[in-house]
Amino acid sequence: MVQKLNAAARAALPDTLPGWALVPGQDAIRREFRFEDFVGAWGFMARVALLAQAQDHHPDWRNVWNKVEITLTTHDAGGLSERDVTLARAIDALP
Ligand code: H2B
Repeated sequence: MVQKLNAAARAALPDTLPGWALVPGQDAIRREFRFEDFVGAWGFMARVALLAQAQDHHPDWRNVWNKVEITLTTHDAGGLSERDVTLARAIDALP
């Protein structure tokens, strides 16, 4: 069973994941990414999909033309866990 993030890890989120914000009313984090066009957005989504599959941890996401909105939460934990932080950091590190 995956553990939810503890209080210290939650308090550190703005530092560990600048750019990601807590989702109101949900134990989740969210970030919006913008690209030049749809192809840019779709290429990014393909790279995220490979990361997600490698980590066996998958985003809830939405794409509108050049925008990709990614929400991360851990269904198995019923809220945020270290798996979300790990995936978010890997997404941020994509070229
Ligand atoms: N993705 C996310 N975001 N949360 C999970 O709890 C989760 C997942 N669990 N991807 C994994 C897959 C689990 O369902 C499988 C069985 O490993």
